Amino acid sequence: MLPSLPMRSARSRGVIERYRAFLSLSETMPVISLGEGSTPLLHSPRLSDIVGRGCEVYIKYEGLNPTCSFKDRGMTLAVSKAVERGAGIVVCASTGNTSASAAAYAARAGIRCAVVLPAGKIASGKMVQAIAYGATIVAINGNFDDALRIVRELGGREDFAIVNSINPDRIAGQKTAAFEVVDELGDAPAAHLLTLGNAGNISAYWAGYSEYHTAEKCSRRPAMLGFQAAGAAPVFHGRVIENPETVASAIRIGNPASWETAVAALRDSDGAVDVVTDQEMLSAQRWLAAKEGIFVEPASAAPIAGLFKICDATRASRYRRDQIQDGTALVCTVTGHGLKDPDIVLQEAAAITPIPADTDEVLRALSF
Ligand code: AN7
Repeated sequence: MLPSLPMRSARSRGVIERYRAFLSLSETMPVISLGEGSTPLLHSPRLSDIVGRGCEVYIKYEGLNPTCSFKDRGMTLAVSKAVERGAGIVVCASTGNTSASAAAYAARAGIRCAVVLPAGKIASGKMVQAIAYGATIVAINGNFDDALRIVRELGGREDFAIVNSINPDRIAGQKTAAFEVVDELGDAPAAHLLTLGNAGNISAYWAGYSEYHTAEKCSRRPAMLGFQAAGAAPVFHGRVIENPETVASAIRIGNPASWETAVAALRDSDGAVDVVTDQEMLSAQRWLAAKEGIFVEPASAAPIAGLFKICDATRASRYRRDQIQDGTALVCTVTGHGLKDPDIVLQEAAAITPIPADTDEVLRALSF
């Protein structure tokens, strides 16, 4: 047993202890936590300037979770409940981050983890994590949608617990991110921008804001604005995409699991779904790292690219700049750390040629 020391910081306690009152739990459920949640909400002066008219933009930096993505919020609850039910193996399909998180929480719980992945399509940092945490890894010649179909079929077995977001415990855990935003800002923002892939996160945020609104913790609910990659945009187009393609491997998804709840969130919040191109995501990724010091993976840059699109009067955007009221707060969730996918940055970097170990040579090379 772990020693039960009184944990004082929200970070050390994790999201289950922090938001127990808003999660339906038994008193006896074992809490499997790695200190997830309580991530920074960083003000972005440069994005605020771009939006203008007294609006303030904040970045919810979910890359600072224990496995460096937002998935940990839902995984702590899904794995805790799986252990409570006596499951011996957690299983998931993944584009990378879910598998990294499932592997870590299974290790923490002392149970097994099996992950089904599209071969050759997982960013190296995420693959490294699944290996290090000791997951059993199966690579298939197919895409994420194929992997999820297989996992749904496997999940019927007694000793298996599926920890994809089709498991409602995942969504329940992830809604704590909306609670944190409200707790920190003192109210809900006017709009919340995020990446839309399998559509679990947008559904979770909307559930979180809605519950907090009912509990009178906030006076309003934000417009939910979801951004998909142009080559993998089933919700935007309103149809399944058979062969989704995007450089943002995290959201290479053609048939999202939480499609209907996402559409309901978009509708009920007066929000919108839009697309951003691969180039726009990569540019926004670079911009956010170089201008604000916040390094995220390509998929996570989608809401930043989306905000640029909204603010560019020359672009046709599904959500318009004039729908944002003056003087309001906007929040962009950035879902995963930039180090998850180092290769994408290295690919575009200029070669660095070594020079002699000499101060004058170094000064010359710096050419300031
Ligand atoms: C960084 O890991 O689907 O719309 O299997 O890794 O809730 O699916 C990851 C998705 C956004 C999309 N940003 O969120 C998986 C997986 C990052 C992600 C999404 C994912 P959802």
